[in-house]
Amino acid sequence: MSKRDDIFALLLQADGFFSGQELSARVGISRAGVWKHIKALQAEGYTIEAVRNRGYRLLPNGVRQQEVEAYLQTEWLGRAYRYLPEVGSTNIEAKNWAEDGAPNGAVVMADLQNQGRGRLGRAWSSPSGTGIWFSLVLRPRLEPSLAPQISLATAVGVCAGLQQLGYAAGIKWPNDIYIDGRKVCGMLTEMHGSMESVEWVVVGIGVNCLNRELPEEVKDVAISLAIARPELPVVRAQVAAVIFQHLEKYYNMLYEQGFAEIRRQWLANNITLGKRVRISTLNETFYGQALDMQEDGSLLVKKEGGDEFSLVTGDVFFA
Ligand code: BT5
Repeated sequence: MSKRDDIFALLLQADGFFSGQELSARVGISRAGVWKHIKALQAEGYTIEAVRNRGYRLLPNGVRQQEVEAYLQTEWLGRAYRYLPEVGSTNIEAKNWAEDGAPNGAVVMADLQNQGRGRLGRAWSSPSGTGIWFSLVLRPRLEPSLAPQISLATAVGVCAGLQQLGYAAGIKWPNDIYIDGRKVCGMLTEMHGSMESVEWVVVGIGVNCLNRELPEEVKDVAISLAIARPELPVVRAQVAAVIFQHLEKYYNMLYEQGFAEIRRQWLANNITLGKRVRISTLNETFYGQALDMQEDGSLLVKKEGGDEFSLVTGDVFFA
């Protein structure tokens, strides 16, 4: 084990703060050396508090069931829970579990996804120890045509959860969550059922949490909670539990009261409407003004020099 591993192991075992002096004595390096390793661990994404006269404290930052349950206040969401240290994509695991009878609200959480997916076969960067990468199984009583409402309710829930934690999160149509003009969270919703009824919906959600540096391929478009507000400690299990709580609240609201209130919440927290946007669909790319999110979840856009257009699926960029 390296000196850095030794320091990490001591902090992990410690119940509370570990003084710099004691760490330096136990590991056999100077206090300045200890500090250098602490900085390096923080750069790897660990949250280590440094408090004068008390020393260092590692905040437990795993996403195992016990860690999330310590913060969890839900009734049905996240109570059935599978944790996988490494997986291809949690959406695939959740779909398999759904086929095998996973209950409504079941969650598959991974520390690392080596094939995290976005929409249309795009990649979702999901390095170890940095984010929460999970998929949720829902069994709503909904017509398939209303499935976009689930995605929009999901966006409202994640956004509300991040706001409660102190982040200025906003929704970009349809369901990306942005902070400071960059993407902190993306969602991938997949559905299975007949023409008449939905059997299950899997909602995959990725939130960048602890990254001090973002992976090269996304660093121009992405942000993490730690970058957005470096002064706030980020505890991944808490972020997960708070998001679960708000998701449960807004799914309950959708099922009990219908879409109108979800739409109102979405509108109140969106960062898309009123902006000049570039729209990219499978068939065309054009510029316009985002006008409204309609009752069916589509985005109403006034094309530049042209008509109004209802966007059902596609990508929206700020132009
Ligand atoms: C999404 O797709 O935003 C859906 C992302 C869903 C990820 C979750 S993680 C748990 C579950 N398991 C999975 O395999 N997926 C779900 P889309 O709108 O197509 O955006 C993809 C684009 O976002 C990429 O082309 C990159 O530009 C960017 N991107 C990739 N990784 C990112 C990250 N970690 N943070 C921010 N942006 C990222």
